[in-house]
Amino acid sequence: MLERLGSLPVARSVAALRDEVAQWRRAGEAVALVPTMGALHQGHLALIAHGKKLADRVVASIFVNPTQFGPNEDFARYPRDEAGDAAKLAAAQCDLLYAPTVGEMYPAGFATTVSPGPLAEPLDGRFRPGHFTGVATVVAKLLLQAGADVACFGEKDYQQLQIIRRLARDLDIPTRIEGAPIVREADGLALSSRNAYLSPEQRAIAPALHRTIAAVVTRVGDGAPLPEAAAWGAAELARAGFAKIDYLEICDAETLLPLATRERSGRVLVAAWLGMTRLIDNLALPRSGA
Ligand code: PAJ
Repeated sequence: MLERLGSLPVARSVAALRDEVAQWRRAGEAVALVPTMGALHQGHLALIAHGKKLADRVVASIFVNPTQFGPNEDFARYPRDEAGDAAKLAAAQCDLLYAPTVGEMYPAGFATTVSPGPLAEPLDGRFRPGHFTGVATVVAKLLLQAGADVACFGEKDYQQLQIIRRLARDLDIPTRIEGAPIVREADGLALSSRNAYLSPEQRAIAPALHRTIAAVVTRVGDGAPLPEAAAWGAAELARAGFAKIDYLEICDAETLLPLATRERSGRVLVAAWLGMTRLIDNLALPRSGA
């Protein structure tokens, strides 16, 4: 028997999740998985809608994964609202919430991790040591626990998406990985659970993140050399009021190495701080002639 939160069925254990998915499978239904850490917003709900289009059943997971937070990061104060999230998921026609405890995910004696390799080294990898090992390990577990046909992830976390594509291929996990576009506020700010931390003054500055990387894409399109365009973008963010810029880089969209030629698809990626809040964003830089 599954627990319920309002009208939404909830699985708290791997066994309960697998039972439910197995029943759908027997009925010939395809299953999509949408992993999240909760505090759900329209970006997450767009992934649920995406999953609905690709499969008959959608499972959302909510698990604030302690192993992907650094010791000085926001694990303890990360927003948690399970009842509110469950209502949003039910309204979005999600079929099942998988919300395991930390003890279910990492039982006593847990010792194995997934090392994500070179894609995890640049960008956020340099500023959040161990973060992507935590992400890769928990996502590998979620994919293996759910046994879904397809799993949906947002381009908001572009480096994470590339790492997950790689890990599913490398570990022969038979779940198709689907990326979905970034959902933004009207002023361009990418939706994020962490936007809730912003003061009104910081919230007013925040859209400069998207505006600036969009301007970097335009400048490169107009012929600006890549290093010059990236340096201009970082200076522009400082002018806009970002206290600290971890990086603003123009990378190869697949390898995440510095983009060497405009013949390949690029990605402009940025991480910058407003007070205690770290925001990330990214945009496609189409290859020249594309
Ligand atoms: P979380 O930050 O909750 O994000 C869950 C999923 O929602 C991710 O795939 C993320 O890219 C996507 N997402 C977040 N904001 C979005 C937006 N504005 N537009 C589109 N998609 C958006 O990412 C994680 O959780 C965790 O690292 C997780 C993969 C669940 C592993 O713990």
